[in-house]
Amino acid sequence: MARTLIKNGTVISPTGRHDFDVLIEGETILALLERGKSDSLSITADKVIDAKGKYVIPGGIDVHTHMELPFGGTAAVDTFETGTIAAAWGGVTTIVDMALQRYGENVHEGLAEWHRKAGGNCAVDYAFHQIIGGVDEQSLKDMTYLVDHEGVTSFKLFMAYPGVFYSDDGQILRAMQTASENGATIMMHAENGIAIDVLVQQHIARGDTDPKYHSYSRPSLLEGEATNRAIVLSKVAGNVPLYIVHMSASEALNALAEARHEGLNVFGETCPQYLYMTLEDHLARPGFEGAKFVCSPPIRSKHDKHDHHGDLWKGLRMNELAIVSTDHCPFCYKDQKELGIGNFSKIPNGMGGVEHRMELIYQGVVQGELSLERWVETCSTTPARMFGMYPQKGVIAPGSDADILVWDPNKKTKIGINDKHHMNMDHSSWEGTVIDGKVDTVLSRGMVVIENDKYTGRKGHGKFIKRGLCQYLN
Ligand code: DUC
Ligand code: ZN
Ligand code: ZN
Repeated sequence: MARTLIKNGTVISPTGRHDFDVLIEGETILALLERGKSDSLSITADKVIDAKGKYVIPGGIDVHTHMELPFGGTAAVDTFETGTIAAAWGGVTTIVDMALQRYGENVHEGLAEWHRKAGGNCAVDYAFHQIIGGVDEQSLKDMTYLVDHEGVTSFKLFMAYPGVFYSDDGQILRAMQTASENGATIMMHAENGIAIDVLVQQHIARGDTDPKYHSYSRPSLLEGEATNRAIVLSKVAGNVPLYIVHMSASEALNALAEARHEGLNVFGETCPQYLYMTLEDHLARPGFEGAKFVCSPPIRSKHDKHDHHGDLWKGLRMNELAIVSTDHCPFCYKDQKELGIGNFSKIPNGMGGVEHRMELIYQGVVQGELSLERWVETCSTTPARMFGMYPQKGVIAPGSDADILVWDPNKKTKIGINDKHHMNMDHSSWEGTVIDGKVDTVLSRGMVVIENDKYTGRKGHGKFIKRGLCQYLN
């Protein structure tokens, strides 16, 4: 089996930094060797990667993506092929995408369709959560089958999007009760969709149709309320593991923190757009440009009574928030975002970001928001543990998959449609952003997929990862 040696780098894990060389054999990590030992032991390798002055970290894991999702009268534009190539460019070696079951559809067929879309097409490894858009007797049974036989152990429910993906409180409680029996994790899109729909209609009726009204019609209070309700329901169901996705608001974070202090099995993620973007600077851009930044929950105002950005960064530091994902759901501006000209509620909700999460959260390290260790923890190690992939993924240790990102802190990355951009959208949500660091080399199960600013991977190299239960319970 081919051997690769990553020499002279600093290995970063959630618990510290060490000058280790990493020896890889085939697809897995064989050994970590103290600096100098690979020479004194005369270790030979087919390929040597010099990581002097660079960080060597476990490949990024993005646990929230939507490749090819049919949504908002159109479909997300990244295929599993383009989306996982972009992931590789961003130092991400595993994605967990959301397979879809809608009301009236069969869960097994929804999952099979996702396998058809992804199978043989991915550049890096992939796994699935299952969206349950129609909770009923059959889908509840199917949830248990997926946990027991398919390696799909987490289910996303929606308190938003009535008539599309929405579940009412009774359905949510029943799904949580099922999860408390089969060990699954419930993932929640926590926004009060019924109240939001009223506000949306009122804005449109008043002629407030620009993209910024998307945010005004989805106030942070309604994210806080739904988060609290989801937590209460999970408690009623017997402290079932509950993971609140894409958190954007201080009110929601406060509810989560309180529940965590109580010892409940509730966890949260946020996404880079909620840490950096504002209603004023993005959604409210002149003309229709703000449509590029329409996602749900929405980008918040910098003039709110809460400092959402500051609170979310603090939440990440304090482990109130466990994970950063992207909610990668890319739409082109032309013909897709444009569906909402004259009516913001018709703008497909979503942004593309799978390529830039490692970069944007590293910038948080540069700005003093997080430690290097916490960068690795929130973007790789905890995602693996939260979703049952550890220690195969999320750690640089003997026996683990050789999914590795070599990061150069001395170079810069300019993000933009004509700079670094490999996603399928016709624009970049992060146009003009400059990062103080750069993806240098990326290995996916031992295969070098990014090197010397070139993609060297292969379609179909990425394998489906069957997941176990959450390994992160309190
Ligand atoms: N939010 C988005 O912005 N896009 C996809 C689905 C979601 O919940
Ligand atoms: Zn969502
Ligand atoms: Zn999502």
